Amino acid sequence: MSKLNIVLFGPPGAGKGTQSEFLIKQYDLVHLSTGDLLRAEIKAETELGLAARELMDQGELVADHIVIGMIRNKMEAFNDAAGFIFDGFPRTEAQAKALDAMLNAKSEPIVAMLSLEVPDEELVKRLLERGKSSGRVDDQDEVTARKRISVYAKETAPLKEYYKAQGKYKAIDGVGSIADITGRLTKALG
Ligand code: B4P
Repeated sequence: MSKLNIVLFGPPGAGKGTQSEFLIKQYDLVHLSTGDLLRAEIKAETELGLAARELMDQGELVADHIVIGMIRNKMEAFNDAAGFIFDGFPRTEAQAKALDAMLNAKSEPIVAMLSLEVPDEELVKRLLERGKSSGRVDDQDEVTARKRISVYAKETAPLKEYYKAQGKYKAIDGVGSIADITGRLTKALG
């Protein structure tokens, strides 16, 4: 059976992590969040984590080769998975091309890129709300939240065109209750 490899796309605060929790259970997938992987490196105080921390705290992207290497390692560790949800990855065209190369080499391409669409003001509200309890430095103030949204608009949003050209882009309204949005994602996956 072909693998269900999905890119769950969207700006910071769009609900990628939230919706991934449901999708991994529903479709028996492995969740690969580069944000979670980087935060684990920071917690473990590895060299990689120390290098990534400052950039993340400022709302900047971490270098492509670092996140691509992390994803490659994890994919190899879960070779038998029914599929992967890529959450927060790819974020640049170089990352998207590297992911395609890894998956095409195994004839297991991305089947869909589900893009959660949420207005900027709602994103800022959600990030600051999470900041009250998450302890995440990048969620603590409005300037950093807006910085992350502008990095997304400039460097990451153009990937919609990359996946559109492959016929894989699907826009999903990311405003509403968590359950409603889950329903929209499930419907999009057919
Ligand atoms: P991430 O961890 O990916 O952070 P994020 O973009 O904020 O996404 P996250 O998954 O946490 O949030 P979600 O949309 O689920 O990245 C953090 C940093 O790591 C980046 O800034 C960058 O520095 C670095 N990084 C990560 N990947 C990288 C890569 N590939 N390349 C380079 N650098 C990389 O938002 C969820 C929030 O919204 C929650 O608080 C939730 O409660 C709320 N929410 C969800 N659904 C809702 C709904 N329907 N209504 C109201 N609130 C909702």
